[in-house]
Formats: sequence, structure tokens, C-alpha cells
Amino acid sequence: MSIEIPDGLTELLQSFTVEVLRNQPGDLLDFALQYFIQLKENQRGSAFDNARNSANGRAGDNVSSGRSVNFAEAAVQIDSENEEDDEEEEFVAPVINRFLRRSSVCAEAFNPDEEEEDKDPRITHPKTDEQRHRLQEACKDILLFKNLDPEQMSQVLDAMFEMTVEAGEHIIDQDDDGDNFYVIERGTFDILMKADRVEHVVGSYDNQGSFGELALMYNTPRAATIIATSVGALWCMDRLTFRRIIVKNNHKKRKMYEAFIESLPLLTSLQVSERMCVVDVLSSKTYTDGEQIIAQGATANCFYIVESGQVRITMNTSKLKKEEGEGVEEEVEIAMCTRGQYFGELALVTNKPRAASAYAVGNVKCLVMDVQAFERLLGPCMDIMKRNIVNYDEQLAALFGK
Ligand code: 1OR
Ligand code: 1OR
Repeated sequence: MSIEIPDGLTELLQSFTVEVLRNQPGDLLDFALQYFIQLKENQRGSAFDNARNSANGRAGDNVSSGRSVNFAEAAVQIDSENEEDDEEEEFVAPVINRFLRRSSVCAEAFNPDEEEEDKDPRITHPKTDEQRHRLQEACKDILLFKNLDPEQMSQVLDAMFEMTVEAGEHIIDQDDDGDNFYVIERGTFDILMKADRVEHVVGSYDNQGSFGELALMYNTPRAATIIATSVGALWCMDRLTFRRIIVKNNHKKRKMYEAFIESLPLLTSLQVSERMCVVDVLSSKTYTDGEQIIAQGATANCFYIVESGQVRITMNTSKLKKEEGEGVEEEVEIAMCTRGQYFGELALVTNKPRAASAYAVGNVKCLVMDVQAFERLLGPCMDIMKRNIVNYDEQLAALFGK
């Protein structure tokens, strides 16, 4: 007895399997449900398109003939705010998929003062509760997201999609065009840069942080190569959403912090445009009275500038005294930082654990920068910082006779 395979079954299952492999969903059943519902809706839409196309004298795609469906298209919901504008135009679904990267990026002029960008379709990648929870965890310390309002943040979370990576996988190649911005959920990654055509590892990410913002912010080729050094998971945001939300926000940030940044003695060695790049990567964090900002001995990944309030720097002297056999533990205040002063540079410059602790005195606001941005942007300010570090050493010697 021969069993008849219905027309289209093979193609249907093949395209579903391909999308499962591409998207690596956490919940297969949920993904399948969304996939087939979306497929059905596409079929209806396509019937509508066919009717429209044949009215225009053109042939349309025929879904029922077993056309394979790209779920990347299907999964992207479009919240078009300018439906009237689109009525006369052919509807083209945006394809958002890491396998379908842009081959070239023309410098898209972006003027945040224009209303234009708000007419762009909103991009939503449906997520399970479990995925959304993991995404929120991964994004909670991302500095670029810190100044977003709740509505912007929710658009960011909607637009992000998940990607798993293998050890050795190139996520970004230096000099390529920028497609996505990436937030690390887990995994380790090397940062490589070419010097005389030879690639050198210049830094790494260890289970936290984000990368890929520069090419999208400044319409430049990728500044570095990023390679996974373990199995990992990333959340990705497409270029359009990044520019619509993050770049627009940066424009506001520049206006807000321009005068303050210009007044900082530390940054005087930078050119005006370089100081504005510093603003782009800074984010403002608030602390309440007594809150610990830095813990002595901890691994360092940020640099701080006091925006308002006071920060007490303290040092636990137990280690020093125990070595001398006294066995007394004492946390002594060694400095106080006020508006315009910086702290947290020492561990980043020396590549050592935090030398001291920092606490908020009253309500405090700090501008915070991650270690990669610190290394990339503050090189010209190193002389000033090093001079101060020599001062620390002298004071330490005076206090403890070391
Ligand atoms: P992108 O879009 O240019 C490569 O793609 C990404 O690597 C870049 O964005 C940053 O997010 C990330 N210099 C340039 N890019 C860096 C650096 C970096 N670190 C991370 N990225 N550094 C300067 C080295 C002289 C810092 C290295 C620790
Ligand atoms: P960090 O990354 O080690 C703690 O984190 C920060 O406290 C440190 O960078 C400096 O920015 C800041 N010695 C060491 N760190 C100091 C000191 C300091 N003052 C501020 N920090 N000394 C005080 C000199 C007035 C010498 C200690 C006796």
C-alpha cells in the first residue's frame, strides 16, 4: 500500500525546520504555534496581494503551491504608523535576519530633529515569557540603554532577537558594514584589531556587555573584529531600530551634557568632536546615600565622573596592617570626589582589582563609561590620569610608610 504525501508537506516541514535551526527557539511548541499562525496570516495577505497584483497585471507568489516561507519575514510584526502613506505603495516586509545581512550601507543621513524617523515601521520579534525575562536580565546593565524612557526601552526589547553562537564564530569582522548591535547574554568574546594587516587581541568580553554600536552610531565600517571564544548567546538589535532610538537619544544627551563635558579638566586633551563621542558612550547612574558604587578588591569594568553630589573614597587598611602584624581592620576615608571629578580609573589603567571603595554621600549622580570605551576614547587623557596616580602612590607611602 502506498501512502500519498500531500502536496506541499515536504516544503512546509523543510521551511519550518530551517527557521527552527536559524532561530534556535527556547520553546519549540510556542515557536511552531507562532510560525504556523503567521504562515496562515501571510497566506491570507498573499491572497490579497495576488488580487492586487493581478489587478495591476502582475503575477503574485502562490503560497499554496508550496513556496517556502521565511519566518524572519513572518515573525516581524509591523506596526505601521503611516498606513495612509502606504496605501498607494507596494508593501514590502522588512527582512530582519542575521543570515540576510545588508551587503552595503549607504550613509543614511539621520537628522533626529526631523519627525521622519518616527514613521519607520516598528519592528517586533515575538518572545516567550522566558525569553523576555532572559533578555531583560541581559539588558539591565547595558549603559547605552540606561537613559531611555520606559516606552523607548520597551521598543528596544520588542525589537531584539536571539542568536546562539559557537566558539570560533565571527560575530563582527573589522571593516564590514554595520548591521546589528549586540548585547551579551552569556559567553566570552575576543576583540581583535588589525595592525599592519596582522590581527591582535586588544580586549575581551566575559559574559557581559555589548558591542557593535560604533558602526551604527557613526555610519562607519566596523572598527574591530569580535570572535566568540566559547559557546554563547547574544541579543541583537537591527540597525534601523538602533538608529531610531539610541542615536536619537544620543542627540539629546549631547545637548544635555555638552557644557558639563566641556568644563572637565580631565578631557581638555581631547578635541571637541572626541568629547562628543565621550558623551555618546556615557550614561547617567544615580545612587542613594551610603550606596556602594565601587568595592575594594572587585574586578573593574567602569569609569566614573561625578555629575552631582559627593563620593567618599575609602580604603580598608586591614591588609596593610596585618602584614605588619597588627591585625586591625579599619576603613579609612582617603578622598572625597565632587562634581567634575573622576574615580575608578586606577584599576582600568593598571589592570588590577579596585584599590579602594566608593560610596555615595547623599544623593549622587555619576556619568559612567565602560572599560572598552575608556580604552578607546581616553588615551589622550592618560597623562593627566597617570600624574594623579603618582600622587596616590605618594600619599599611600606617606600614610602607611609604603
Ligand atoms: P563596531 O560597530 O565598530 C566592532 O564593531 C565593535 O567592537 C565596536 O563597534 C565596539 O563596540 C567594539 N575599539 C573599537 N571598537 C571596540 C573596541 C575598541 N573595544 C570594543 N569595541 N578598543 C580600542 C582599542 C585601541 C578598545 C579595546 C578594549
Ligand atoms: P580604582 O579603579 O582602583 C577605586 O577604584 C578608586 O578610588 C581608584 O580607582 C581611584 O580612582 C580612587 N589611592 C587609590 N585610589 C584612590 C585614591 C588613592 N584616591 C582616590 N582613589 N589615594 C588617595 C590620594 C588622595 C592614596 C591612598 C592612600
